[in-house]
Amino acid sequence: MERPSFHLSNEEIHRFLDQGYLGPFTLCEPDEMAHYRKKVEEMIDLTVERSNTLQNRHLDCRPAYELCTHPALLDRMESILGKNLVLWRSYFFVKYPGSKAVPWHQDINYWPIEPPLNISAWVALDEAIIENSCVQVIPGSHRNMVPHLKSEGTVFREEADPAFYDSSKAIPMELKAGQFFLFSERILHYSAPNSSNKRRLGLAVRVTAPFVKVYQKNDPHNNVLLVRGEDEMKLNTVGTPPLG
Ligand SMILES: O=C(O)CCC(=O)C(=O)O
Repeated sequence: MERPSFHLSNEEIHRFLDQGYLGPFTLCEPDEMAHYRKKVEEMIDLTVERSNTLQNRHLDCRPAYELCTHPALLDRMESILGKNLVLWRSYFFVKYPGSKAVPWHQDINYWPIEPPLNISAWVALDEAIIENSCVQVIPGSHRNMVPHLKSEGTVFREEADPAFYDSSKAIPMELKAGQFFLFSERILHYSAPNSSNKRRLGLAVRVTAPFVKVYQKNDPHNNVLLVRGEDEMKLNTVGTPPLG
């Protein structure tokens, strides 16, 4: 039986290009996500909020790989980036009660990719709502690059210069467990300190095209994965998925 297609309509593609984000969409229902969450909790230490051990676990944790390569994500990314897709990074963003803000920022400010092209999916493993600090975005903010300054009191070292954005235009991306949204490498986004008593766990999935060079930091295990189509460019070291 043919699997369902999740490709975007022309209207959705234009909305993504115009607004810099799109969604929410459903990857799976909350009860199926509860299974993924349990497996991820068994395999990954989520007690530390910022750690290399939360990065690129799609390379050695099969449930993380399955989430990162789910057709609900990749079909939609393919509609925008074309048929050849490279998964070059992922990160588990966990926020416990009392955790600090992720400051307003544009991801491309920090990233070692050239040319600067990426679509991220932020996948909710826990429900992510305003109360437990869901991600917020400023629609259309991907159209300008914003300088970044040193950040104090947040979980990042740098943040977007507040003179260059209006946070009153922010939209909270509230997601049920199993939902996700897509966003550009340049959209301004943020999450507030978590003042609720609920954890918020999400997986950020970073996908680009094979003509983008990823400048990895001398890490032989930090390979990219070709997750759709062909890689005629061979700019990056391509790894293999974890066994199921
Ligand atoms: O999960 C968060 O709070 C921030 C996510 C983020 O900055 C990202 O996915 O690029």
